[in-house]
Amino acid sequence: MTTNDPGSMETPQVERSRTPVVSSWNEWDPLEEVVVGSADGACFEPTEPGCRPTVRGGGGAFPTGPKPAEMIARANEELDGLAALLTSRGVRVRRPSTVDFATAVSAPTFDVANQYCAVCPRDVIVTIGSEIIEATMSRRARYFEFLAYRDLVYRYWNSDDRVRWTTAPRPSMRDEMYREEFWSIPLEERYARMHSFEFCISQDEVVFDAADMSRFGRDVFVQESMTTNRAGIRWLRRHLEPQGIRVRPVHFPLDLFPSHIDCTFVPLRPGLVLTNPDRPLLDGEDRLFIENGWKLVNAPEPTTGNDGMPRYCQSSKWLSMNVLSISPTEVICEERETPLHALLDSLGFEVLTVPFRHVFEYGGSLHCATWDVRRTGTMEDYFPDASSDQAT
Ligand code: DAV
Repeated sequence: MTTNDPGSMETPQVERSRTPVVSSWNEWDPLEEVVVGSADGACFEPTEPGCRPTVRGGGGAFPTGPKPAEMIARANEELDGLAALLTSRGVRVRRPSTVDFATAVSAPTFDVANQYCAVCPRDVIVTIGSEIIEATMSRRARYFEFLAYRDLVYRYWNSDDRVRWTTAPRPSMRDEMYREEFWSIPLEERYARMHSFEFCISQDEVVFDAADMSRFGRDVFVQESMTTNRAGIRWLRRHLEPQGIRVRPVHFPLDLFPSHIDCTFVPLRPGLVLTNPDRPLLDGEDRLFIENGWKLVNAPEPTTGNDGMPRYCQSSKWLSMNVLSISPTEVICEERETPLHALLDSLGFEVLTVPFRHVFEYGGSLHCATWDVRRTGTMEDYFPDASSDQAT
């Protein structure tokens, strides 16, 4: 079942004495309420200045328009499986509203033939404390994706007056916002320029996807990427710093097509980050972690190579490390990633698994396909030694 069933929300009077209905400070505290995405109404991502989808194995033109019903059913089965597992662990699960993503968008500054899907709420919306922030988004086909979550956002906002709700500035998404030449840069040149961190969006407008952020209590790390630019990070900093939150840009120069931080740098509990061996942090950016006693542990090689990923999947094999923590000791992983299960087990985690490969071609795995609304815990400082402070 993937229809929206928000159920009843507690009244503000009841909630007053408890944690706000929206409250989450990091990626690992015990999860109480979460939104799991849905493939209902999903379309193939259209070609546009911020996205050049290709068929894996060079199989001709990328399809357009709605995804076939059986593909949607297979992904929904796995998303429902995740929802059922979470429910069985006592987590309250909610689902997006059904949106017809086949609708074209005609805006004053851009047109797009169809939209995308509501499989990956993580990309669109983020909880920081009791604030819900809707990202600007970076791609035209995703401009209106927030609509799938608006019923839920209104329910949360109406049910507890401690919930704050912010929509980031809406970018124009006109041609000039993009650097289309990015797509034709030869590989050698990409390596030569990897420290410039210039990708397919220009620096002129505020642009970010929510999934480029990783929350570590009072520190939020934000990746510069194809989907988040420096103006986007500046906006987040100016918005969050008055609340005592430090916004720290991070870079992974060997990722030549970076998009979303959660297949690259994945915190699992205080003191431990799962890292991507192909995408080390920029020299020097690891100091803050080391000096504050954090361990960076590389994920094992994924069980599927890039060539074995689903045909229409635009993400890398590193979806293997896109795990969802439901507490500092329990992690949900994709069922086939047995080397990762073994690593996490050796690090003291209880590993829960679900099949999720059919979701991959919707741009994500378990972390991407969720939006945590409430975790227990408060804003903690996990980086008290700021002698190598990078938040300049
Ligand atoms: O490694 O391809 C994919 C994350 C998409 N939300 C990657 C990142």
